[in-house]
Amino acid sequence: MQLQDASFGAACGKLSQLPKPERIEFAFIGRSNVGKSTLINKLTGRRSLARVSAVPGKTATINFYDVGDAWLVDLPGYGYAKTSKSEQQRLARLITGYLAADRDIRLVVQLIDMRHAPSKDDIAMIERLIDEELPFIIVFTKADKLGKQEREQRMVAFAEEIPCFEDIHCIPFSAKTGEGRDALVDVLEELAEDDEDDEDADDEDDTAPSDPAED
Ligand SMILES: Nc1nc2c(ncn2[C@@H]2O[C@H](COP(=O)(O)OP(=O)(O)O)[C@@H](O)[C@H]2O)c(=O)[nH]1
Ligand SMILES: [Mg+2]
Repeated sequence: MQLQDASFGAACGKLSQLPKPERIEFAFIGRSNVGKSTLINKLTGRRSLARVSAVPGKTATINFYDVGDAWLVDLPGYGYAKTSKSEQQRLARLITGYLAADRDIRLVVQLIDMRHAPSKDDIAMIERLIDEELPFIIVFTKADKLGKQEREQRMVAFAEEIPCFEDIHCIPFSAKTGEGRDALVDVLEELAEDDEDDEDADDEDDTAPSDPAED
């Protein structure tokens, strides 16, 4: 995986436009304005690979970023109140359709703004991830905006608010200070490496002599 050599891959407004599922994918999901695009830029060290918006509710497509043998997938933000009902429904179908599309999603990174209680949509998404047995972690964004005490209070509250919290790997993250970036990169790289190991094992199988009795 080459996070530093990331490039834009595709923008899909319809499920029929998704690229062929021939690589592993890391999907980033969360409310509009939670910091998905900012996080992808921070991960890749590219200031404007993913468009960061001061105005929420702008991303209406699933955006794929090419990092070598994996895709980083920026899903449209959900739950922006000013988006029309019909557009919100379209985006919800796009997100759930993507998650159900039998792709090689190695990890869903669920983003939650660390300052606030998770929204109903956040909880519904976490419940869906658990039900569908999709591997996921939670990244708490905008950690720089909280003081030490606020942060501790929020973590105690999250434990009450988020289902199965004790079983979920969580990473506080700040695009501003860089907190959490290395931890997240480690998680992604480890999963991408597992995949490379699998491929190596496959290659060995191909070249290994078959049943010696055949020789
Ligand atoms: N202070 C701070 N602001 C952030 C952070 N991450 C995102 N933002 C800001 O939050 C706003 C929304 O970010 P964006 O990445 O467009 O959110 P998206 O809609 O989830 O893609 C922008 O103004 C960002 O600059 C962070 O870690 N710290
Ligand atoms: Mg965005």
